[in-house]
Amino acid sequence: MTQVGIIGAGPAGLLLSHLLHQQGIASVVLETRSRDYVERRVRAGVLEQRSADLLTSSGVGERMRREGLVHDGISLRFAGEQYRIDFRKLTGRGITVYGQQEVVKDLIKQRLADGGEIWFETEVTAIEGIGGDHPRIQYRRNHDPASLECDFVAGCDGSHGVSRTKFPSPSGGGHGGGSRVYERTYPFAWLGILAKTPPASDELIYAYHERGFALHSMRSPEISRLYLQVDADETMDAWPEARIWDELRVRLDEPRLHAGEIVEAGITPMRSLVTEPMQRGRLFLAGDAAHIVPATGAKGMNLALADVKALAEALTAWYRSKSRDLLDRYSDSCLRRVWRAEQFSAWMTGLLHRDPAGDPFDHKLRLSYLRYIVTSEAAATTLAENYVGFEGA
Ligand code: FAS
Ligand code: PHB
Repeated sequence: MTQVGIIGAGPAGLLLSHLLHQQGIASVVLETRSRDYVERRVRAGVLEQRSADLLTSSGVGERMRREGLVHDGISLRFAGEQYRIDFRKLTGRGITVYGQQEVVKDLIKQRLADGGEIWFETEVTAIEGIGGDHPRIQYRRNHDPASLECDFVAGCDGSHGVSRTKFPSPSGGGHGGGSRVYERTYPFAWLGILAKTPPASDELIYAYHERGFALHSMRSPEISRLYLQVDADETMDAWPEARIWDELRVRLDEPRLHAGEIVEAGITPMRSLVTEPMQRGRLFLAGDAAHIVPATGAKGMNLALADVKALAEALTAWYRSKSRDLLDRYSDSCLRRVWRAEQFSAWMTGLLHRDPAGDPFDHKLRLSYLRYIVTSEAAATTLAENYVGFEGA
């Protein structure tokens, strides 16, 4: 028996466990993968200011402050031109480039140092009794079935987890059992590499090119993180290393980009998805279990951290005074922020990716809007305030 059963040891589940611990609330994190696997999984790279501030204020930001790269802007490249969007000047805020796997490592280290329970290699198979006061998590550990009774369940098990199955919704976004799923898929994906080569630029470069989108990011002065738009059904077999580097050079138009040892490579599909509401009875969804964004706007991890900040506050209020008010408002309080990030991510994805149909009219519209962004402070501010994290949502 525990107070809060948390499914998933990604950024959402781990930060929730940490924030609850700081309020004296016990939790158990059940994670299907090994510790080594979750700490090696290469994913997001950009923290909004409020995410970095949250990690710092909750006492797990020390290494991020030491090793993270604080950036005040990004560059846009298109039609042979490059322009910098100055976030600091336009919004007073910046971003911190710090790999998701580093956030996960910091949180696991802190939880274990605090005596936290993280059950690795423990697969959750079902969640029962969410309509009652003591839901049960069914799980398998060393192939032995068992169950964990708790007061609340936090579904932080990502886009392929078991929590989402408790929110039935007929395909096509209809209503089912009171929940509704809104979804969009894209006719392209991202091929991402992590390479041992110094970044070719001090900041991120987003490139719109007739051959497709490319992104130059990084993890440290020695490690670059780079992405290419590829077809949705593409596989890595079609992308030998030489072709990856050649394509990056063409699309980024960056002579300072030098090939290096590729230490990780993978293709990530592009999806937009929101499950409404994000709660049913005593089950609360957070992070990718509730919503998915295309990575173009660098929102995925930031949304996950913001969800669990709200959920930790709501659970704390319940344990302090048995008030359900914040719990009942959890979903609504998250969804305005989620939809703002969904709209921005979908818009930035549409602006920077060529559509495989290659519609010349759309191509000209994209170029015109990109030129508008780099010549109008109002247009640049719209991009900047959403990228660093819109505070008004
Ligand atoms: P996570 O998916 O991180 O964590 C869920 C955890 O639950 C996982 O560890 C999983 O093993 C576990 N789990 C699942 N089912 C379980 C079960 N039945 N029992 C127990 N445990 C279970 N975002 C960006 O901003 N930029 C990027 O570049 C970017 N790249 C990405 C690349 C890939 C391949 C993927 C899949 C996502 C990427 N994202 C990116 C989005 C990503 O960063 C997510 O937003 C972020 O991981 C969300 O964190 P969580 O909600 O904690 O979910
Ligand atoms: C990353 O560094 O992994 C990254 C940066 C910006 C994005 C997506 C990914 O939009």
